[in-house]
Amino acid sequence: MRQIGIIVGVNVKNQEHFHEGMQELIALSDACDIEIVDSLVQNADSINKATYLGKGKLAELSELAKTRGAEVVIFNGELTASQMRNIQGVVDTVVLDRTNLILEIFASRAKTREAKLQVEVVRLQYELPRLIGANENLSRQAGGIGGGTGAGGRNKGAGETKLELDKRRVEEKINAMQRELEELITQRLTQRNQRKKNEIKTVALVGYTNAGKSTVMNYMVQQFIGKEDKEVLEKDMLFATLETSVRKMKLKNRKEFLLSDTVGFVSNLPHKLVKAFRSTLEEVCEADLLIHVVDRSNEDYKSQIEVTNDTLKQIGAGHIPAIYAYNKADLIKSDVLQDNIEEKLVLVSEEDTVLISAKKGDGMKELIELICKRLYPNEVRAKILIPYHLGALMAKINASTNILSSISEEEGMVYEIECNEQIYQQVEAYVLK
Ligand SMILES: Nc1nc2c(ncn2[C@@H]2O[C@H](COP(=O)(O)OP(=O)(O)OP(=O)(O)O)[C@@H](O)[C@H]2O)c(=O)[nH]1
Ligand SMILES: [Mg+2]
Repeated sequence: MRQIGIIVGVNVKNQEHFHEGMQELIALSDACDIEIVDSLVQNADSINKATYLGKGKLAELSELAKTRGAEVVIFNGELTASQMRNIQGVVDTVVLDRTNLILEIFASRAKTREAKLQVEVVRLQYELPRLIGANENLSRQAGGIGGGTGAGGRNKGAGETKLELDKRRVEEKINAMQRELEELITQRLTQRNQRKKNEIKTVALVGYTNAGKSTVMNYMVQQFIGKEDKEVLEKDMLFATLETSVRKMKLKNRKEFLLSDTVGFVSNLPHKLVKAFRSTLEEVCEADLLIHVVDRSNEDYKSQIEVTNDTLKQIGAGHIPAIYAYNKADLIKSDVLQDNIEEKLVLVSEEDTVLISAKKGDGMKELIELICKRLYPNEVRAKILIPYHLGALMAKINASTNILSSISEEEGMVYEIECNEQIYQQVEAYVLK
């Protein structure tokens, strides 16, 4: 059932992107099934250490929550355990922060055992100090929104001993889950090493949440696999994708690569969560190439690119070459593209950039060509004439080059081929000028 909520933010010194942040908080709430009916903003020079908002504003929030019938108030930031406790002392609703929402979304979307454990560990670690510091108000929150496990236990009226007991239980649970996680990760790494041995190039889709990564993946699946059951979930919802899915793309010209669709990034992604997801994001870290999908129709696309690049650095993937796929071109007004020459330069002529609409298929051919060019940079094209008596060489050409055309002539076979440097050296003597 949808809950009614109010979002709360402190705009410190007229901070850049403050309003976009609040907008995003509404989308995050929506993903948690909370309908935002109002917002409360305080302009201030700093965040209040004890209560996040100033005292007067906090009282105002309490009143607003009552008049709007809100069940939840959500702070656009990370509350410390004591801020959480102090706010709960004044406001008569469930109190959540941005991190709670993100953890909740991740918890509800996680499907594999590994993803579930990862989120749960981080969630319990986040809630643990808040559990210890909390008073009876916490009991309202104990079930967590969406009925998660929360930090366990109904604490209403509980004394210190009960809290200590809860704390130990939670810690034990975290330890047990971490042990299981380690085993799962070892298993997965073994599988991945197996795949590495096959030496198939890997490409990872990365980008801000809702940019269109899964849509790009599905376009490729339709194009190269053609099986609907291989498609992944694409949805206008933050964090639609949580697990990495890998699909093998077989291009016409014998080239193939593994494409992986991954979780999207968001600004202020809880640091611990990034760390926890490092293991599933290892797919990204070991990719030969990244496709950085950008929602170009979003006004804030530049800062979304920055957030994504920062997160990539945090997980140790900052060094991997990337192609920028500026997506949702169909939503950009054409005059914006045409009028703005500078923009045009950024969008179209930069070597590693393509403008696409994954939904409509525009620019996807160029994107695929660019991927091939990056993955197989040493590919050479040549027209060659191989005398008929060189059967072994012909067999080699058939097996290890991409034949664009072949005609039998009197002196031998004329091929137009694409091949790597090494093969080229073997056929160089037969190249037709
Ligand atoms: N108009 C338009 N919509 C698009 C395009 N590409 C994707 N979308 C829509 O954008 C929304 C998000 O797309 P997804 O592919 O799920 O995005 P994602 O990057 O995988 O998102 P997360 O998994 O949540 O990180 C969906 O509603 C898509 O239909 C496009 O080129 N044009
Ligand atoms: Mg997705």
